[in-house]
Amino acid sequence: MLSPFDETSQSLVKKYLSQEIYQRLKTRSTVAGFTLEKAIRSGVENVDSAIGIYAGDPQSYQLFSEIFVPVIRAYHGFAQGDVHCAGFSPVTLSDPDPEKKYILSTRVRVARNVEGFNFTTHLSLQERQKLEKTVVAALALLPGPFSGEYTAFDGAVAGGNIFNKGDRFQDAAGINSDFPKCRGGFYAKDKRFRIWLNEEDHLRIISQETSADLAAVFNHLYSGLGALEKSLTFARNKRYGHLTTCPTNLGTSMRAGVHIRLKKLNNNRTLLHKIVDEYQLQLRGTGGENTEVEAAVFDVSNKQRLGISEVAIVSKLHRGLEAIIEAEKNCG
Ligand code: CIR
Repeated sequence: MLSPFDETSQSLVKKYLSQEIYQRLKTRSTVAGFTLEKAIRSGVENVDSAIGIYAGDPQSYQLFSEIFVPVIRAYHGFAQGDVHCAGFSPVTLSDPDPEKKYILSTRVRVARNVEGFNFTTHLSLQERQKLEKTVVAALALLPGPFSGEYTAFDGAVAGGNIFNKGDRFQDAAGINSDFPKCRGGFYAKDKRFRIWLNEEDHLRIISQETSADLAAVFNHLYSGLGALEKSLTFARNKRYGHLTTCPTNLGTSMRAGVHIRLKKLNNNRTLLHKIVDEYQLQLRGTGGENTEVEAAVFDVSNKQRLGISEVAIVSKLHRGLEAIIEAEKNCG
């Protein structure tokens, strides 16, 4: 029988959910009806989960704090009692790749959940419809460079949907329920700004350019978010910053990164990993998580999200990219 105590599980939930905590939490339910059983279902069904838990609403983080706190501490290196430090404002940064030889594109994304709605793990079709309507009305108010078009997935989408149904971890968590209903993508006219609706979080807000101009991409996201916040209020609290479905995204919920071609460091992965670790960055394959590196193109992005400000994330990434490019140039 599937159990959160399966001996083969390596998840953080398996590590920190004692029988005692389990007994205490298993009868609790948030006001919106989210339970521990639902929160850990993904990890129970997928014994290869690294984390093994999702939240169903903002209250989950308090009601089930006895399991969320140790998991969040372990994943984010966040000390008990620590409070997230937000700091999102425009930045000025030099071009990390002035010769335009290495960085192919730059992308910064954040996750947001609309206050007053359950998270995507715990949404009925009716609630999802209401959420979609609320967000689409807000998108229609976006000004100038951010104005664009929303396309629902269950309508005909030329060229395919901009995101796929979630993986088996998300599926077991309930994130895929009623897919593709009430899912969709919004593209600003210039395509530099886009939003995914009802993927893992209510909104994934993305700024992207085929350039190395990290500051421009970051600042564009900052402005777009500011415009969106005129009509939407997002779930957050003082301790964890922005509240997200998966605890790995808490805090800034920000992933800032580049696609970078590193022909020499591709053959000196030890050195590349050393620099990446020094700047607390994450190295992924060309297509993102769990993909291969193709034609020496790596995805390099920040690892830290909680307990660090947005400005600090982008500045550290910038310094890390300069160090990586310097090493690539000097690599024998
Ligand atoms: C796990 O526990 O391994 C999965 N639920 C994925 C955790 C990483 N989170 C994410 O990609 N948002």
